[in-house]
Amino acid sequence: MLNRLLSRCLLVAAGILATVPAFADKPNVVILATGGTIAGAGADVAKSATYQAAKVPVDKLIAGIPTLGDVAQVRGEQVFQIASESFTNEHLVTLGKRVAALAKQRDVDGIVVTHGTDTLEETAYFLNLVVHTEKPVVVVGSMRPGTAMSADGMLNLFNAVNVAASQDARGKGVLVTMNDELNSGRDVSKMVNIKTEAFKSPWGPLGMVVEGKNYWFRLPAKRHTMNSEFDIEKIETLAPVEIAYGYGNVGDTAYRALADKGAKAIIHAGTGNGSVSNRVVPALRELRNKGVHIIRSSHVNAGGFVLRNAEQPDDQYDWLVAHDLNPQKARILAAVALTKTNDSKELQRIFWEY
Ligand code: DAS
Repeated sequence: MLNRLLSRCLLVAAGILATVPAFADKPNVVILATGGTIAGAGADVAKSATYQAAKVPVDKLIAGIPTLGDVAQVRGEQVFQIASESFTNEHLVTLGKRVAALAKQRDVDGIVVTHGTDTLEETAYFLNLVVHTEKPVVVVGSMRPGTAMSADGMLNLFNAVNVAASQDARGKGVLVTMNDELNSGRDVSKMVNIKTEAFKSPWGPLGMVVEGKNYWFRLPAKRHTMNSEFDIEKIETLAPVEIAYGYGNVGDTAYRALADKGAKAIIHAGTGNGSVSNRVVPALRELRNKGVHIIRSSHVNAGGFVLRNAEQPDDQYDWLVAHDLNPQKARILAAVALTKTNDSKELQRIFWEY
């Protein structure tokens, strides 16, 4: 912020700029709006669950928080206007490229992405993997539409802009601010679908944001942003990676169908320790021999942890494990990693490191 102010003063001294702009002392934050409940609208104040997502434009979201101007010079871009369950790999790449381009601009100090909550955790992890910046990138949504009593979007967005405008949020990877908590985009997941306290990280939040101030208690341990080997500027399309759900009585139909449709890797959303039914193992071994990567994850709710050769002989089968990533995050990492390598050992390293 200091070098931005300095460069403006030099321009004024050189007679190029008439005056130092009024907002020179305020950070510049760009809000990239993609839709979701935070842009939702319901029929009346009593409807907190029945509403239409992706209705309110970004300028109206900004105007709805009068004190935002005290925090930062804020401007908005409407990148998409969709419910996030409809996000595709193409949406991720488009959004990632826009975030990366803005992050390179000297007149941008922080970026907020408003997003539906259903796949917010996937987008936040994706940006954490591929955007090379120290600047704060904050993904935010809401569980209630702005038309409902006790709507949470206004405070969530206010907090997100505060975090994006703050120096102490730099270099901490992509962040998610929901319900006063600061969570890592890597760890956080939507654990509940009807309460405002919906997002949790199995290993705990990084901190809290209260009345516009950040309180940090821990830092991300895995590689992200500037320390990532993946760069959105070198990615045009993500690899086709799909998820098949494990449960009692499961058969191998879904896995075979996904492979037939061209999946380069299948995330096995396993029970327990990423366990695989003995009715499915033969098919997965066959698919691996045909070149499809098999990645064992767990669909337990509050934090899976899948280790190699526990439950299944991964070394013998040349399968991979997703470590502590839930299935939907494992899909994101595999889709990014496969743009760089198809080697099993390299892929497993990547799952340990990210
Ligand atoms: N359909 C949900 C979505 O867009 C609404 C929300 O919770 O944001 O993710």
